Amino acid sequence: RTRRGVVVLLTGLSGSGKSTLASALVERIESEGARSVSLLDGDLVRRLLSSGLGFDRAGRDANVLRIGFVAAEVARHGGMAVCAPIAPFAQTRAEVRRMVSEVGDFVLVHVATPLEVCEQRDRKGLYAQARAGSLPEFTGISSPYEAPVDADVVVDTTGRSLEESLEQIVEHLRDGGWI
Ligand code: GGZ
Repeated sequence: RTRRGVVVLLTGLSGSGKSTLASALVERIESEGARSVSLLDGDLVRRLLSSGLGFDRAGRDANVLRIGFVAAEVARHGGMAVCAPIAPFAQTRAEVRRMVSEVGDFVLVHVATPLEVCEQRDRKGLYAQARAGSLPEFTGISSPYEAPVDADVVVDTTGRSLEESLEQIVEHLRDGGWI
């Protein structure tokens, strides 16, 4: 059976759980032998695809559009791409949705873990740096995050296990026939 090409984009704040969920999702889909998946995750993308880009609006937009372009190519050929950038701007996410929709399906997942929780976790100490003013234009602190109103799935990882949040996404993908 050939499935439709699809892009799953996880958007949310730093520390919201996007990367963890994205890699768990890819692992799950591949272990079930459902289909092969390309993972376009933050760190690797920033290092390879978007090296040299900053975190001002132009840098973020270019980063997210590059991810969208590559993901759309994957979808065009019938594949699945899972991406996990912060993607804080609604207009840029809409542009990616438009690009992808021309060649396949687009699923937007909002990892809606609240700022307070992300900041409390502060796994990498970035929020502390941002509060201290040594990390400028930090999303949620000194740079905006425009919460999506068009998300297909909303997951809040607060007080829930990774498995529970993952299950929500997997169910949606099953319901849609993507896996
Ligand atoms: C937000 C930043 C910043 C600033 C560095 N603002 O938690 P992390 O560390 O590992 O994930 C964040 C990552 C965000 O990169 P993205 O490519 O996903 O952002 S965007 O979609 O907006 O282009 C964070 C780190 O980079 N980081 N500086 N100022 N996050």
